[in-house]
Amino acid sequence: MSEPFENIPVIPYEGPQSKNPLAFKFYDADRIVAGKKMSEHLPFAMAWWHNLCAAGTDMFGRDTADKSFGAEKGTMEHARAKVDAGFAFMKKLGVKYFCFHDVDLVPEADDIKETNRRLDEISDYILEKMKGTDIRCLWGTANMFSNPRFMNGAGSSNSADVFCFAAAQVKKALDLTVKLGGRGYVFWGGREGYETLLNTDVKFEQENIARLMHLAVDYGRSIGFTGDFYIEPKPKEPMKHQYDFDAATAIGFLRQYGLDKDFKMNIEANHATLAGHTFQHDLRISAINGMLGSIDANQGDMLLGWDTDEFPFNVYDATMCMYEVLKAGGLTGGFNFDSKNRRPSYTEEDMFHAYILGMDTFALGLLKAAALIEDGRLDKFVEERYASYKTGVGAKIRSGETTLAELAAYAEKLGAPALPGSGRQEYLESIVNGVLFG
Ligand code: XLS
Ligand code: NI
Ligand code: NI
Repeated sequence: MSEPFENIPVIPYEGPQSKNPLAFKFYDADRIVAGKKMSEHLPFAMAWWHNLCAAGTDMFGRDTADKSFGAEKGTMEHARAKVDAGFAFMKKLGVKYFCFHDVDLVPEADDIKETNRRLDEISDYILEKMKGTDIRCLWGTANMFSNPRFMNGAGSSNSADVFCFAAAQVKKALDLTVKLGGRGYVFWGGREGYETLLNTDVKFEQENIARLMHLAVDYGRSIGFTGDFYIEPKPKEPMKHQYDFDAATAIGFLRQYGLDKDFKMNIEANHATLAGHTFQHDLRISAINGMLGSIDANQGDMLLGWDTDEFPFNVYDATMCMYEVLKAGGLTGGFNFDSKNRRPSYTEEDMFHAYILGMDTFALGLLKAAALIEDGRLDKFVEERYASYKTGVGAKIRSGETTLAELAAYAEKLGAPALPGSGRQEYLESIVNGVLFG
């Protein structure tokens, strides 16, 4: 059989002037930026599901791409062909991590014992492939949303039997994550949410989700998993209401149920925007709570109301993302391209164009974010904006050495305060443009 992607070369860095479609223009793995190699700032990961499984089927039409990789779909031979293709793909791009759902790896059998046997077999094969490379698992997860048994959720299902199947899948996915050296384990809500309150006990369901997560932490730690667990917030889709609406909601949930020591956030750009936030907003909320763990790198379409999972192209968003990441001191996880080619971009070459685009976009974002920080005007402005808290009454408020009555007396003495300083948004935005394009 022919080598996967045999007509595609190893992707070189050629710089911004290059017109070679199969070369990086900005991602220069060994280039030092803000004291570290680009590749260390940007641990990129391939999403098994979008890259090796999804082939363009949507609600209105079937596959446009051929992801058979020379084998018959739905067989273990195909599962192995996907591993071969995945490793060839990552090597050509210099991508060092992958992320997977259990059922991305093998065809799911009717009986979970048989699915698990297949997972053992394929993970042995993946381990074999990993030997002699520096490719590792970034995170693993269990798909607890596709199989019809999860129609009402997994941890949040009304059926205790379904809860047990969820537990079985999480247990196995944790085993696989540890076996493949994973840095993290993700809980994306899947169908953990509801369609109508007329049939739903929200408190009961949330308690059960927390229970499943506690059981996962206990089991994970017992088998030597030292990485982070992540919640990946998303406000809707597939359910009308998803419990992990956004970072703030998920962090509150983790604290309420005593899970905040073991969990961090995996923030997906397109999920943040579906929640009515910017990507940067959810990153900041995670970071200030010490919970910025990992990123699902993609972008949505502001004209569409669903998770379009496009490859990131917007350099402003990538810059503000990297600004947050740099300020937070980096990620414990990485940048997983939870992104898929548009349906009409169906060739193997398009798969490479997509990753080149995504990696270059984040490399540019990193360079520009480092330049913004080095420029220092934004930081200085923010610092000065709160200067009134440095001395006098402001300092007393900050240190908690005052009372409401004292502050009221102070206000009465002033009569009317001066207007707070100008926000200067347009000026700050022009600084960003200056640094990006200057
Ligand atoms: C779906 C999610 C999913 C998670 C992993 O919207 O992004 O792909 O990342 O289950
Ligand atoms: Ni998503
Ligand atoms: Ni995701």
